[in-house]
Amino acid sequence: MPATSAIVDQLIDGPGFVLIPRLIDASEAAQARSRALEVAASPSGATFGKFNEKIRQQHSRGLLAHGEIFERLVQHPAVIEIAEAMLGDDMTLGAYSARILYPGATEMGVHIDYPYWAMRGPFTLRPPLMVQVIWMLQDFTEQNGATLVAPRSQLRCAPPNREVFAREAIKITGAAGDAIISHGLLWHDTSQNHTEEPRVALLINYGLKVIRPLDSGIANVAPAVLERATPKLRQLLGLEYANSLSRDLTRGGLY
Ligand SMILES: O=C(O)CCC(=O)C(=O)O
Repeated sequence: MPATSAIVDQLIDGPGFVLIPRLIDASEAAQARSRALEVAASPSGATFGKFNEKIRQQHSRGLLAHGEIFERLVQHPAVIEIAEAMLGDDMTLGAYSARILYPGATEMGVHIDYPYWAMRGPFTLRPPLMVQVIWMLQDFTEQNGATLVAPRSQLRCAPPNREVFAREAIKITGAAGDAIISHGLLWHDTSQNHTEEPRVALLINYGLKVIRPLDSGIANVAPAVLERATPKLRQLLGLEYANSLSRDLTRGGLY
């Protein structure tokens, strides 16, 4: 893996994304995939994200209620190191979900990520407000709905233009256990799933701690999850916010 500083350069001033290979092995990816499919099919999965008939996709939140594997993946050290180099070591989790593209799924629509899509602009590359991580829980192929990105589109600091995206987009294929890390301003989309199997990815939105989480229930986790939460998970859930503000005040020479 390249040095973290080189990855940060790629995310901000380069292509806007990196593909980090084999962060977990294929069997762990397969375990997370089958769990995500179970959650999506369960009544709670449907509550957190209903199947969208039009695009044949499902987006399920609330993963931290559904197994330790999701706790491990959201705090994978290699991912955390890169995201914190972009957002600071007090960054928090804005959302954590599974996106499932069922057979016949179409594009979801080109977009930039929250909070950028909720802002009116102007947008700036620095400081980055958000980093997205897409965990490939199975191979992403030309056929099964691999993520589409327009390299260097984050440099435009603008909402996406569909015609330009159609000309510039490339598909990111990879293997189960790889992760795509991207700047929140990168234009991206899902592609069509022409296979008979659902394509499953985990999506993580890490953000500056001062940004209101997209998922307002992100910290509403079961008592058992809280009891075993590492300091890193507590930070990600925003439970260390007051402590980090105290540190900010001290650093700023106040009190
Ligand atoms: O699942 C993917 O390939 C990308 C999905 C995505 O970018 C999103 O849901 O914001």
